[in-house]
Amino acid sequence: MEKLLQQIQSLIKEIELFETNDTQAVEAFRIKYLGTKGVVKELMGEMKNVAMERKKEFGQILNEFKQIAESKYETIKLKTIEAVTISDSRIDLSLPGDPMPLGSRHPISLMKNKIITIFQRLGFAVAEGPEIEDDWHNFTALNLPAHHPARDMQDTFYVQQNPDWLLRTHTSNTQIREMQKNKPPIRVICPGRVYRNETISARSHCFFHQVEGLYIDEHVSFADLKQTLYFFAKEMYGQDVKIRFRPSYFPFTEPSAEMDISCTLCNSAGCSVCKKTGWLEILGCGMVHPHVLENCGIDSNKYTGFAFGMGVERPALLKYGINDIRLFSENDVRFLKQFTSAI
Ligand code: 2NM
Repeated sequence: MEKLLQQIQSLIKEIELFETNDTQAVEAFRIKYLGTKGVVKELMGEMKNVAMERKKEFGQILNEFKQIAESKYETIKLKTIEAVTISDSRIDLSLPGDPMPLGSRHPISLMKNKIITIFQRLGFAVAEGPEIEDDWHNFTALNLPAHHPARDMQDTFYVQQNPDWLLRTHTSNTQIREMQKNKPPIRVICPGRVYRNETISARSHCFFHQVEGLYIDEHVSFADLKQTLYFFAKEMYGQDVKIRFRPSYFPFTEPSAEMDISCTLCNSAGCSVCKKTGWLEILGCGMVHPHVLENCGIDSNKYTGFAFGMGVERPALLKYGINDIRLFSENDVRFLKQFTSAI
C-alpha cells in the first residue's frame, strides 16, 4: 500500500509537469493515463492487493488521481486547439466566413402580409384564432342553419373523437370570437389557414389561406364597404384598377356581393385568365347579417357592419405566374427560393 501511494505521488508530479502543444502528444497522454490499458486502470487492478481496512482510503486517493489526470487532459487538449487555430500557417484568417444559408419567405406569406399591411394602414387590427373549431363558432353563429349544405361531410373535416369539433372552413370563426370579446367599434382582419374536403388538383386544395375583414360601428354602410375595398384594390393592383360589385348570397351577410377587379393581365381586353370577360373575381363581401351580430351579443338596432373575405392562393398564382396550387405546399426549396419580399 505505501509503495502504491508513493507511486501515485510521483505520477501526480509527472502529470503536473507535463506540457505540450502537440495533438499527438495529447492523445498519447490520454492513452497512457486514461486509456483502457492505462495507468488509472492498472492502479484500479491493484485494489485487490490492498488490505481490507485500507481499501476505502485507497479508493479515494485513486479517484483524486483520476480527476487530476482528466483535468490535465482537458487543459492540454484546449491549449493545442487554440495553438492550432492561432498559429497554424495553413489557416488564412483573412478569408471571408462561410456563407450562412438564408431562407426566404413563402409566397403565400408574402401575399398575405401585403394584404394585411394595406388594411392595417386603414386602422384594422390583426386577429388570429383556432384552426380546430367547434360547430357553433364555425357555423351556427354565422347564421348557417343546421342543414345548410356547407356543413356537409363532403365539405367539412370533422374531428373523429368529437363530432362537435371540425377544421375551420373559413376564418370567420375568429371574427365571431372578436365580436364576442370586444365592444364596437371593431375593426379586425383575420388571416389564416382554412380546410375544405376537396379533391386536390392544380386549381384546388384541401387547405388554403384566407384573409377576412370586419368593421362594426354605428352607421356603417354599404358605401363604407365599397370605398374601403376600392382603396384596397388600388393599393393592391395599381391606381388604375377598376372594380365592380355583383349581387351574391352568403348566409352571414345581407345584402351580399362579389367584387371583381379589371383584369390586370390583359388590361380588360379579355384573355384566358379572365376567361375573355375582362374581369377577375377577387373577394366576397356584404353587410353583416343582424342574426350574426345578435349571436355575438351586439345590438343590431344600434350597430351595423360590413365583412369581406378573400383567398390568398389565387392572387399569389396570378402575381407570380404559377400554374399549380400544389406547389405551395410541396416545400420544394427550388420553388420556394425564387420569391423575395420585394413585392
Ligand atoms: C366572406 C364574404 C362575406 C364574413 C362575414 C363574417 C362575420 F363574421 F362577420 F359574419 N366574417 N366574414 C364574410 C362575408 C366572408 O368571405 C368570402
